[in-house]
Amino acid sequence: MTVLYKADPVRGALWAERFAQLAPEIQFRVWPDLGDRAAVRYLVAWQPGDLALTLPNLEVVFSVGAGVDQLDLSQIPAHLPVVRMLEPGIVEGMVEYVTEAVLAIHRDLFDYALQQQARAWQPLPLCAAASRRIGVLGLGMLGTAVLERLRLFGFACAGWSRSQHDIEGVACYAGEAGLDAMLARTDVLICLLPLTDATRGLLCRRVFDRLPRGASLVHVGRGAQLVSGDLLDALQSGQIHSAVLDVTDPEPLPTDHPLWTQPRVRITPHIASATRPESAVDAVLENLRLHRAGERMNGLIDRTRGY
Ligand code: NDP
Ligand code: OXD
Repeated sequence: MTVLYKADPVRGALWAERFAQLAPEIQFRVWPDLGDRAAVRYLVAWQPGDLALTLPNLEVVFSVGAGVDQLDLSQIPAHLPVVRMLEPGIVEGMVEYVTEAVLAIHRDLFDYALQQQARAWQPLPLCAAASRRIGVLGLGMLGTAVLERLRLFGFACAGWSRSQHDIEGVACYAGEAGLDAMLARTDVLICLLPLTDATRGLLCRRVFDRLPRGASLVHVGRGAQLVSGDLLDALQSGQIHSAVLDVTDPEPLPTDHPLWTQPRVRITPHIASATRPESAVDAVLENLRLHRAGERMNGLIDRTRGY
């Protein structure tokens, strides 16, 4: 039985080591070294393209990341289960990234960076964490973990999802009406939504206009959720004060894109979080065990919902 990996080859080598240690009976191959196509039962991939269509005995497709939009589900036969990555490394990375971004916004570091360029020494009034209202779009594995950490600083926390959630110390909103209600009480908006037809372009003028004037954005979902022209307008008008963008559309962001030169925009190249090879292999091996035992795998996605 072969597990075929098609993603970053440097990390693939680490996956191979871990598989060899923990499950030497499984052949672990890194694409394009396919071996016998008929032996491939499991595919672990970031962007498989049409590879799944060419493997006659494939049983499961695993996303190497938490998101699955990059897989192109139309290229994966309808009968195959698709499973996303649930592992602690990806959660820890995201919690670190978003916490740092929120604290930078909360402590006015965008303004102080501009002051430093101008050699200006001008303290700004401090805002207590309890008066800073955080709103997280998406209350899944990542949104929930981020809120749990931000709560510890005393921020006033809220979150929004498709179905109603109940999280201690977090004001939970759901559905269309819930979105407007949450936006109205949000100073720092964090996007941790999966990319689906319903969330594409969601971060647009309509959403920015419903935030209190001078709110900030931390975008760590997917680039195509943001209408960048609307963000530029909102920054220009002061409706949005600052933005931290880890994801863009396209990626990489073209060198002449106007977002690069915005004074209160910080851009990172989709590094907020990444699967940690050791714990990711553990998660995949556990799912192989569950699958072979006929049990439900962790992180199985619902194709009709798109996440
Ligand atoms: P989950 O699937 O665990 O959670 C998704 C959340 O979004 C759920 O709460 C879901 O609601 C909510 N949601 C989905 N669609 C809608 C909608 N139309 N309206 C309202 N709420 C909606 O995902 P994760 O938390 O694991 O990951 C979220 C995303 O983060 C990934 O899909 C990926 O795009 C991104 N990501 C980015 C990384 C980076 O480095 N920048 C790294 C890893 C992930 P409900 O609970 O009701 O189903
Ligand atoms: C993911 C990502 O989805 O890294 O895991 O973006």
